[in-house]
Amino acid sequence: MAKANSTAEPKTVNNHHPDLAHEDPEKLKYYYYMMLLLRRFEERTSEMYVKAKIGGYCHLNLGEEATIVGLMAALTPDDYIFTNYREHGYILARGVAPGPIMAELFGKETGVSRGRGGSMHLFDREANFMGGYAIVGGQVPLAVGAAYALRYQEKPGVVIAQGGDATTNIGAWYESLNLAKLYKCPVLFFVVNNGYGMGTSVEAGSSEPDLWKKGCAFRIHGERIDGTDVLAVRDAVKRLRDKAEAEGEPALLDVVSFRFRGHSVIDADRYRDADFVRQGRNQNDPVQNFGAQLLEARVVDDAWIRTTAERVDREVQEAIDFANNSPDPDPKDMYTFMYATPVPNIPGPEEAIAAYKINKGEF
Ligand SMILES: Cc1ncc(C[n+]2csc(CCOP(=O)(O)OP(=O)(O)O)c2C)c(N)n1
Ligand SMILES: [Mg+2]
Repeated sequence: MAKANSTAEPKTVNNHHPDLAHEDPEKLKYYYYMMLLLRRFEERTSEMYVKAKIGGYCHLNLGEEATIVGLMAALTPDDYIFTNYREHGYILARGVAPGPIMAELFGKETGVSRGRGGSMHLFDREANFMGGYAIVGGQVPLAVGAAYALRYQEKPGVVIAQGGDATTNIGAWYESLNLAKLYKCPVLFFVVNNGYGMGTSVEAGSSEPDLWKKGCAFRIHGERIDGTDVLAVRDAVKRLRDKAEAEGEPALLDVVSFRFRGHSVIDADRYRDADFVRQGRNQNDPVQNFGAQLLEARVVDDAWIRTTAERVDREVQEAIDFANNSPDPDPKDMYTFMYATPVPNIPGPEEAIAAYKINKGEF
C-alpha cells in the first residue's frame, strides 16, 4: 500500500513481501489472535458505550490492529510506550489483561488506573505503559524526557512516542524532535497516519502531507510504512528501535492505516464519503487480510480460525463480566492518587464525600 522513504531521497524499500515460510508459525498465529482480540474488544467497547456502561470520550482502534500489534511485536520489556487517547489496543497488545482494561473504561476500582482515568488514561507501570494522554501531543515531550532519562542513566530500551497524523502539526512535537536529535535520545516518533485528525484530512491540516519528511529539519530519519501489514510494521520498528538503542538515533515512522469509523464513538463520520469508507474497510482490513494470508500459506486452517474467534469472543465477554461485577471507586477516595507525592491542602475523605453529594444534588 505505502512506500518507505528516507529523509534524504524518497525510495521504495517497503515493497515488503514477507515470506511466511521463514516465519515462526506460532508467532504468526499469535499476531492474528492479538489483532482479532483488539478488533473484538473495540467492537464490544462501542456496544458497551451505547449501553451507557462507558461514559466520557472514547476512541477506537478499529482498522489499526496491524499497526499496533506490529509495533508491540518489535519491542522489548525494557521499552516504554507513551500514547494518545486512542490507546485501548496498545495496552492490550502490550500484554495487559483485558479485564482490568475494560474495567477502567467502565470507571471501576479494578481498572488499570483504578477507575480514575477512563478510556483516555490507561496506564500500567509494570508493562512500562506510560499512558494515554488526552491533549494532542501532550505525550510527546514526556516521551522524549523518558528517553533522555534512559540515555542519562545508561539503561537499555527505547521510548515510543505514539501520536496521530494531526499531532505532527502541534508545536510541542517540533520541540520534541529538536531535543531528541540534539540530546541523542533513543525515541521513535510513531505517527499513526489514519488520514484524519477528527474531521480534517492530512492534506487539509499539514503543509507537508508526506509526514515521514517532517523530521528532516531536525536531521531525523523518516520512513513511511504500510500500517495494515503487521510484519512490515514489526520489521521497520525492530530495525529503527535497535538503531535508536545502540546509537541514540531517533527516527520517525509514518504508519499509514485506515480508520474504520468516526473519530470517536459519538462521531457520525459525515465528512467522509460513504463509498470511500466502505472501500477502505474492505480493502484495508488488516485482520481479514492477514487471516487470508495465513490460510493461503497453510499456517492455519479454517478450524483454527473458528476456534480462535470463539476464544477471543469468550475472553472479551469475560472482560465485560469482570468490569460489570467490579465495584465503583469509593467516593471517599475521590482525591486519592491525585498527586504522586503528598502536597499540602489536598482534600480529605470528608471533603471528597461532600463534593460527591453536591454532584449528586444531595445537598
Ligand atoms: C491541544 C489539543 N487540541 C485539540 C484537541 C481536540 N482534539 C482531540 S483529538 C484531535 C485530533 C487528533 O488527530 P490525530 O493526531 O490524527 O489522532 P487520531 O485521533 O486520528 O488518532 C483533536 C484536534 C485536543 N485534545 N488537544
Ligand atoms: Mg489521525
